[in-house]
Amino acid sequence: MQLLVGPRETVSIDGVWQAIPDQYEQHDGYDEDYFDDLDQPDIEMMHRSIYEPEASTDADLIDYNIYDGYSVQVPSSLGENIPEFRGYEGWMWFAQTFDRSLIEDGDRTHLRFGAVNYKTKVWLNGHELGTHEGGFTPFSFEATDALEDGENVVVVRVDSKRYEDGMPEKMTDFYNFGGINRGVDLVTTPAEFIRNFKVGTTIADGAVDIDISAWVDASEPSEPVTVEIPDLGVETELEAENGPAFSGTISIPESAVDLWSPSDPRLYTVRLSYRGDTIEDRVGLREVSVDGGEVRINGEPIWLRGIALHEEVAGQGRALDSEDIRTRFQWLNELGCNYARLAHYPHTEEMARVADEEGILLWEEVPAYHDVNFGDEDVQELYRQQLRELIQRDWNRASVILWSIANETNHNDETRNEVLPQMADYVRELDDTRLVTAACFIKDTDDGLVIDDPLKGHLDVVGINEYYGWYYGDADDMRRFQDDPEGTPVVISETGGGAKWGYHGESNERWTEEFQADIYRGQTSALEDLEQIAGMSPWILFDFRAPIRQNEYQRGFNRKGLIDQHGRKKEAFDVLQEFYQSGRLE
Ligand code: GCB
Repeated sequence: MQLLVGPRETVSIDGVWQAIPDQYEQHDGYDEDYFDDLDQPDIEMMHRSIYEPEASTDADLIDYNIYDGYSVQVPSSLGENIPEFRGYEGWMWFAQTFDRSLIEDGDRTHLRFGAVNYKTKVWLNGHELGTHEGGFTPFSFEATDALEDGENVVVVRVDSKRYEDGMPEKMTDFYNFGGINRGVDLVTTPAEFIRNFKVGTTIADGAVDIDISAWVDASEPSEPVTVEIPDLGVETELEAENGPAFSGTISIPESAVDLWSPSDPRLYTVRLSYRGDTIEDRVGLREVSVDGGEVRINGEPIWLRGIALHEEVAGQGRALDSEDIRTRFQWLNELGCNYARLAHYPHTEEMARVADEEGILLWEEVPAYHDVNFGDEDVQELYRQQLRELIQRDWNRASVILWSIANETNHNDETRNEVLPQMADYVRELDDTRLVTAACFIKDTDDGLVIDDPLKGHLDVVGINEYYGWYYGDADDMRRFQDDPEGTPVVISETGGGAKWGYHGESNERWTEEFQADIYRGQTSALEDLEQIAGMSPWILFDFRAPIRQNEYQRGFNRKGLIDQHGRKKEAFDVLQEFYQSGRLE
């Protein structure tokens, strides 16, 4: 169970760290056999592994001393603030020191990473704390036993290579920003503490049922978990379940609750206590459901006026600060969005927290992108792990309504067709209060455009990526879309086209702003009339780095943004804004 940190007090060890590349992957300890046969007195020192703190003395590792590395800011993406690291994919060693007096009193200390891309191994004072794979979700290790009085040394080995058996796999249409991309924190807790909790809401017969589960970190919990929601006058105890789990349902008349919705994003403080541990969060109470082609919030149909976005800032890679996040929400609000697709991997937790406050609904996804090695059991395990780490991080965020399990995977691949339904089930096991989706393809048949993907029956909402007017066909070809006979709601998870900001010409001239704007006109006019289309998130809010895009208009960027990487708006921004603000979708 993921250690829920968002609502806890933490001590950050961000700031300037030392970092040094290790392209030949040498410094996890030298090859002892080779050196043992050589009768060389001073070679001993080279046997020392770089993560051993003694290596900080002058005589050690004369050619390679992490404490004499490059000074880098953490968090940051490799190569964004150290030009020598530009384009580098491989091992990188990082080190940081902190004094024990920084840590608040507590029985246990955990070292928590917001996200490190891609494989990570961590040592504290020479003791290995653990390893992690996956570049976008948080993880933590218990550090209590390795802590020392006075100075403590954290060493982190980051492997930013892309892997065929990774998630994502080697080839993507986005840049592989390696490094410690999100913050690193020390978290102190009592010996027994609340590891995580989940709040779900259902509405029935005039009552709002608030279902709360909590997981305590204790071998045999000795006291009940209590819950308070002060603004609703709630004060109750949860029932002990098996082992460390507790749960309970609080029923409140609907008239007494301000439900969370995009137009009124009301948050309540929910406070849980167990023995000496208290943890609280601001949580929105709302129900999400589907009905006859519609997505509903608190029973009310809503058209998802969205846009997709990557997590990226020019010159900073994936390391966003609070102001970058605010800027994103300003753009979303300016467009008239009530929804956004956070593609193609989990974005920083802060995005969902701000979305909760702003009333922007979210699609969140794991990087099961294109050709994942679905048949490999280790990959399946990694897949579940990434789903679990994301879901357990954000399951108290009212803004998140859709968990996406995959993007543009091959519907003709039998293994994929066996594995993805299992992943959909796994998501529901973890969280059955949200909708499961995936971005799929559409098929052009004599009867029109249809969804012909065996995964459909396993999804609550089907996402369709279609590029009529750009890669093929005409921009308004979606008029030929045939409603799904089973009534599954459909969202257009991607559509759009490229334009270079400031490049103007005729509307039939590719790469001009006019060409892109015309695609948006055609697409929006087709989609607004379709019954089962419950919303859209065109591709994409801003241009992003993509090594596979190298023509003269692109030069390493995917140019399908409505805004360029410097924040300059293209004509298509106005077209989508007019569509979303026209009131035609209400
Ligand atoms: C897609 C992918 C997205 C690409 C986009 C494009 O369908 O999901 O990652 O960037 O197309 O620009 O072609």
